[in-house]
Amino acid sequence: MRSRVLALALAALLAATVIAQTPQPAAAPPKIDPAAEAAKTARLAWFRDAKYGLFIHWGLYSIPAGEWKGRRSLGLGEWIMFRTPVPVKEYEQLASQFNPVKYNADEWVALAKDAGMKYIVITSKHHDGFAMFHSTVSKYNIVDATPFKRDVLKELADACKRQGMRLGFYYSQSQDWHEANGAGNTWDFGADEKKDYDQYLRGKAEPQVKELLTQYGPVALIWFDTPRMMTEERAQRFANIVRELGPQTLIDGRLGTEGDYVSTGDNVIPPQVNGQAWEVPATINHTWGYRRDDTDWKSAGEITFKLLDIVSKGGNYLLNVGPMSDGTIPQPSQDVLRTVGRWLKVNGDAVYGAGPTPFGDELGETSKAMKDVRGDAMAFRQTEWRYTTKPGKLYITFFVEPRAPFVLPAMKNTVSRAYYLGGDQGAVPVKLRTENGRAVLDIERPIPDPMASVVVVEFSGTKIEPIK
Ligand code: H79
Repeated sequence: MRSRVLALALAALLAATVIAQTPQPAAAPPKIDPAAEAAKTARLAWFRDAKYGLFIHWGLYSIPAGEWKGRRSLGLGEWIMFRTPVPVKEYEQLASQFNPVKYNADEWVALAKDAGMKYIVITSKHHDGFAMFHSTVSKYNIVDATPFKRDVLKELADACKRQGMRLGFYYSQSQDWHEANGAGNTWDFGADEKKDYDQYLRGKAEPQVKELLTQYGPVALIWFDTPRMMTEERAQRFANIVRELGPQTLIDGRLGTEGDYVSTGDNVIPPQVNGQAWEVPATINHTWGYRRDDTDWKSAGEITFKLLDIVSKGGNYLLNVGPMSDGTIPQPSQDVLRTVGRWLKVNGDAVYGAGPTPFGDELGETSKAMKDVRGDAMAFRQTEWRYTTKPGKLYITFFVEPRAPFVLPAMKNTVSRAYYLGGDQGAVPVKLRTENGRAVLDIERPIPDPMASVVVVEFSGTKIEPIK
């Protein structure tokens, strides 16, 4: 009797395990079209290798910079119109003051290059509805409504072409606080449910996305955001426009229908490896659009850790800067980007085109108890090193000097040599030995770069086969 109960329990456990490991079908299983899947994989190739991009949030909100009529407005800089709230007629006046005479597109692209970033995404229109490009659909744009009169997106697109940088456009497809029928502005126009939303989509959003795709190309990607009221049918209209006018243009994960890749929540780094293409949009301080009072910049070390953390899980890092209303990017954020860029010049092999960790235990573990307490899934998060990979090579990025011999996780592969990245490959060897079948690194202190140092371990075969 007892053994029968045990057998039943075991069977149940086994079944539960199998269920847990079997991907659950989505509510409405998407039709898999092999040709479409192959095209998507091809479109995504550059994105998967790029790993690191520059997000730029620039618009009229850079003028108030977090303060309206002498009073601080809390929250995200680019949300000031919503938070205050500011009536359209008043907010519109900002356009007549927008004159960023220090704007130099080539300098911005050069900054991204120095930073080691492989693509740029800039706000073409944020929730405030103001177009940072010359649109024929709405006069509320940088050429027709400002004394500056220059098409900043066109200039950026040209500079990107000159310097070989990919360029994508953020476009707020749903929220448009300037339009009576756009989503979001309830203080001027009342409840969203009562609006003729499709009139806004067809009259402004869809034609503006067409303008971006036809007059500023090649467009690396369109970064849609906050898909409020985006039914599958409405979202699909945007997807069709992008597919038709930009066959190679990627769609992010916030359109309202499946895009080419997944966008995590703002500033959210997932806890474990994910094989899909994905991207973390993140701030360098605590706002996207410039705020005069936010000078709490992340350090180069923090950015480098986040980059390696993300790459070791298979994702991309889209890191934001918020230029000021004079057209310049705050110097402290430039300095941080360039410091990380200098590090990448030496250590980029561990990042660009690198695959995720073959192990995963080093990422930490999730605990339900901790999640309940902190609303945060990470119970234990190890931040001393991260693994990335390429065929035949394991990269170990150390953020802290190992205090003891570093034992690699068990694997079937045999390791042949270990050395630091930088200079001639292998110029600075790292002592490698085997103990109880495990590879061990004897790392001398201090490590070459106290911010982060990368040890390359070469192994037999192309892929690491961990022994669990
Ligand atoms: O463009 C950046 C943000 O402006 C945008 N996404 C990134 C990439 C974004 N749109 N919505 N959100 C982020 C979430 C907004 C949350 C808040 Fe609010 C805005 C918190 C306070 C103001 C809306 C209003 C939610 C609560 C009150």
